[in-house]
Amino acid sequence: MRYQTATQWGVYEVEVIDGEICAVHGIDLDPAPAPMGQLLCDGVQHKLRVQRPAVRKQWLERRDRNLRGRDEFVDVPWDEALDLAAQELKRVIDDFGNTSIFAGSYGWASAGRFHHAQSQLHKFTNLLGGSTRAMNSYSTAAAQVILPHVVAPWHHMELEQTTWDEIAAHAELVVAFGGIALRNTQVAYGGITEHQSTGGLTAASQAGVEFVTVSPTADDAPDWLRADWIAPRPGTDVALMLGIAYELECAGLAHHQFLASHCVGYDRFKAYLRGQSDGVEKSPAWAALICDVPAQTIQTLAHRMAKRRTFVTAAWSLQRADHGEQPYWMLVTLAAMLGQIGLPGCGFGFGYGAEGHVGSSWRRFNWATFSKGRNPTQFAIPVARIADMLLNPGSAVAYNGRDITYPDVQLIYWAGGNPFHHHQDLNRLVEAWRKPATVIVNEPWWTPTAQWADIVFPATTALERNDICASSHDPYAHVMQQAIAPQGQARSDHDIFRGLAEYMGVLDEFAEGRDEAAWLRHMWERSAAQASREGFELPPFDEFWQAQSYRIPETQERATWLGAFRHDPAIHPLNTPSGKIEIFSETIAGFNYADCPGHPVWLEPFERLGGQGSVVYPLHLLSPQPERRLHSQLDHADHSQSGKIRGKEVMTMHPDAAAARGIAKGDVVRVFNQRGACLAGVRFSSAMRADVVSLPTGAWFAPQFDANNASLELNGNPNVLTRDKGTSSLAQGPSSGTCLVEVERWVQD
Ligand SMILES: Nc1nc2c(c(=O)[nH]1)N[C@H]1C(S)=C(S)[C@@H](COP(=O)(O)OP(=O)(O)OC[C@H]3O[C@@H](n4cnc5c(=O)[nH]c(N)nc54)[C@H](O)[C@@H]3O)O[C@H]1N2
Ligand SMILES: Nc1nc2c(c(=O)[nH]1)N[C@H]1C(S)=C(S)[C@@H](COP(=O)(O)OP(=O)(O)OC[C@H]3O[C@@H](n4cnc5c(=O)[nH]c(N)nc54)[C@H](O)[C@@H]3O)O[C@H]1N2
Ligand SMILES: [Mo]
Repeated sequence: MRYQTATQWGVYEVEVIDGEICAVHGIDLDPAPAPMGQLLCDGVQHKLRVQRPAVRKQWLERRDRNLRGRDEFVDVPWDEALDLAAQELKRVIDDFGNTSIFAGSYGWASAGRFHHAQSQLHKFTNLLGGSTRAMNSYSTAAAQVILPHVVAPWHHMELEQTTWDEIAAHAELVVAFGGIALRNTQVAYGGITEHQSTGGLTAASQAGVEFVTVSPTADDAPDWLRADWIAPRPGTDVALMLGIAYELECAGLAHHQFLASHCVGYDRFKAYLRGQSDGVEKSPAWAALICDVPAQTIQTLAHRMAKRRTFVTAAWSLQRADHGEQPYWMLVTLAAMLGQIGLPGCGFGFGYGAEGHVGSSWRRFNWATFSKGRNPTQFAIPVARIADMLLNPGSAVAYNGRDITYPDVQLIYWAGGNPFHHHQDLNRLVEAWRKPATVIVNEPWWTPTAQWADIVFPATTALERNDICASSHDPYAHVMQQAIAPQGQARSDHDIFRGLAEYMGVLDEFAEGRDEAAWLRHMWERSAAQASREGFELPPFDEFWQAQSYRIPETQERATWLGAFRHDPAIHPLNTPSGKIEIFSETIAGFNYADCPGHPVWLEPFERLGGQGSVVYPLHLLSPQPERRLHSQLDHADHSQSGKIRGKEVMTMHPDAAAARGIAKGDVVRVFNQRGACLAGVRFSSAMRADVVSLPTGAWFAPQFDANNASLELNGNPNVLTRDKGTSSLAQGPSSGTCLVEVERWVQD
């Protein structure tokens, strides 16, 4: 039998024989199904599945917190596990209040509108009186906070910005900071039907658009693109952009008319650029010293950009770094100086190699989600400040113009994310994770986060339940069919919270009298009502279920991003305080943050090549997204494991850097700095800076502690090396991109 399923990386048909998944096929609608689909073949029905509710032994016996992550688990019956969890929830709420429950629960989990793990958790905790939550995402935390001040809310940008079609038809030059890493476009949050990024990029290239990629590694663009490659030191893009801006200004190439009519604050910025405000001219020669790109290259690029119809873009990775707000603000400023914002195919945009929906021209539609209600506490922390919060209850953190006081978290509930994957400085997280009295996790697999919990509820995967995949960036809705029986005693997140809701006395409010089938129908009907409001009709639910997929009708042409604003900024102002692009922001200046002043600036990161820290740790560690999986998900499956060397994640390094360290092909290396150490396999590439190494994220955290309690991570998880520091007082995003290391050949003793 074949069943349709949908994942965060595409829609597939899963072939099942005698209850076992035996093959996975892309669907006909998808011109380029992501190879990652093969992970489902052996990864779902796997010995690492959590079979039964499990409780940590020393927690069960004496409410121990210290052995978390190093203890054994005992299986308990469902009723007993639910009862234990419910008693803990009650105790914490009664004794400490609802903000002492942290249910931020960041993470990607699985596609599917109903069985969306966080939404289920949030509805449940809302009914208990609320919890502490998390704001923004690890993906784009800095962008989400800076861009509304400067130009537009992030979700507008993401869904409405320039399309590949416009780039192909109208642009002459694309300058891509961080490149366009097609491996990442396999994925789109909430699912994707037609993978079109490769096609979009191909069409632009064939139409004669020239590409320049600015990235420490040439791998961030496909060879066939024949892009010109500029390789700055990581984390120095702002200096490079300032050098370009300086050249534009001094050579009379800045578009002063656009800067006057559509922007505010260029004069303040110009005073900085010309060194009038701080005595330092941001000339190409100045930039060259910081980013290690010749001044001549910077000058030439500036002239080339000014002469062409130019589109400038940046990977999301640029803002996951110390002062990550700055490259995005500076990119908008650079585009404003070129004066082409709002022309089709020109201006600026973000993330064309981040997720597969970026640059698509599909009609956007707000499919109904599982409604969570309101969080009565209304309280949230910046998502990447979790360890700070756990370590420093009662202390305050600056965020976007206000101070947030960390609560005293007693109980963590995580469903659908993997903090021991996503967070920085995992050795610090291990310390912080000992603070709360209780950690409850819903997980299909024995991931590190499940291993670091006290109560683990076995969750089903998407293949063990029915659902609907329908995301606001994709024109399709798909049936997700149950293909196999729940593994072991696994229950869906919804059923787990249903069970808990019963113990907590909120079952009726939680379930609203519906079972899974009734919920799916109900959500479809809410979508149908929305469709009617937008002038089209959805088919009846049963017809949709029968047909398995439905595409909303395309209507009018997409408007050019910021086209109306360009045409008349008085009639179509932006959502910023001035209604214009804010090159200087009075609002941000008013916050008085030294680490994020009123206009884009170059600020030294806490460490960088050629700067602080590079004498002791002379290599910069990139930790990009993994090609063979989504984050840490299904790392145990063949498709992911077959990319490893001796079971370890593979780090790419330059052959010269390897030779200087006596490292040969096939070796295992130890990657280390003052924060931690991990092992990794190595692969060589000459198409990267020799002082940069790249270790993708996603290997499962496996620390080995020695007598001094120092740990060596065995699988190649880069987050034992990254620092846990907010991007700045403005956004407090993760700064995983700023990281220096040293590497040595690993000899087992
Ligand atoms: N160094 C470094 N670190 C990074 C990044 C980086 O670039 N560099 N990137 C960051 C970014 S952008 C992100 S988005 C994060 C990603 O971090 P996460 O989103 O936390 O990572 P995932 O591995 O996708 O975690 C999802 C978890 O949900 C589980 N799961 C799957 N389906 C279900 C389900 O139905 N129910 C339940 N209960 N669980 C389920 C999976 O097994 C998995 O453990 O990582 C961040 N960390
Ligand atoms: N296959 C796969 N695809 C994914 C994901 C996955 O886990 N697997 N995760 C998805 C998620 S959650 C997200 S948020 C997006 C992330 O999308 P991005 O953040 O855009 O992707 P990354 O792979 O982290 O980084 C892209 C490239 O940026 C370059 N880079 C890093 N630092 C710098 C710098 O300082 N300057 C310059 N110029 N370049 C730099 C690196 O060489 C890196 O390869 O990817 C999504 N796509
Ligand atoms: Mo992300």
